[in-house]
Amino acid sequence: MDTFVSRTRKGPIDWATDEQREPGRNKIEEKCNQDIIKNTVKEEEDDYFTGFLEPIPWQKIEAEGLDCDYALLFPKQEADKLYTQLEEEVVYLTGDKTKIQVFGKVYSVPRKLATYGDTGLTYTYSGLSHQASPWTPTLRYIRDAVTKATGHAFNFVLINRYKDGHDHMGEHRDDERELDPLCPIASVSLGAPRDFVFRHQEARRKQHRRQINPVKLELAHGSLLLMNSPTNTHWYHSLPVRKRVITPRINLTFRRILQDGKK
Ligand SMILES: O=C(O)CCC(=O)C(=O)O
Repeated sequence: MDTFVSRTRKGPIDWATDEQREPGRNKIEEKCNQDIIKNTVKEEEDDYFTGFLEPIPWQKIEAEGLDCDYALLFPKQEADKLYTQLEEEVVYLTGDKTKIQVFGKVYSVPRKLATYGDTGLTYTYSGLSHQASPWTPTLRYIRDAVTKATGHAFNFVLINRYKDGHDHMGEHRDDERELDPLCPIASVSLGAPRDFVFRHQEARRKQHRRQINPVKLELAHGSLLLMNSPTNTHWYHSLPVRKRVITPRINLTFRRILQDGKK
């Protein structure tokens, strides 16, 4: 079901449809919805100069224990500009910091990694700790756009750059203890569209304990995927190899890290 929110509204307006609606109600509801949009836009005149005027069409993605919202946050022209700016600003990790540990073995990550955020924050990811570099102007801009769209504040971003469809990310959950469980993970994609796959924890092994279909979506240029609680408790996600993809993609996952165990 489609939902719409304004970029400055804290939660989605629910446009639920009623199967049993009485005749004529569609028209009345449509008119109400238009009024809500009009009023919302009016309320947000202050935002005109920061460019946050249009309501965002959200798409709800739900399955057992999976709760996500997906929307196109940036129109193509703006997304192109942000992509170019990030290519100039972001400094990716090198050397040992590009290695991860899986079951005690060390591997080079099949993509580039960078971590930015508030001063003093550290994020431990696949056995390695990464210090946050200070926000760049473009990262701050994107973070603020995500906050306006969702009502959630973020203090950290993990950046993954995939040079083409050979670069990928294996199946995992973002369930580290230092992440605020009440804050969704907000994933912004720029560049080549890529497939993104969720798999339920109980349907991963060869001898499936349960038959639960994976949830697959394509993350578009300029899109925002919100992974709400409890998605990362029950579902693993991955960005699989796609050999036909020949251009790069940058993904930013905005997170809220608990500082000394506090919000
Ligand atoms: O590039 C992507 O969309 C995947 C990112 C991801 O899974 C992560 O940062 O945990």
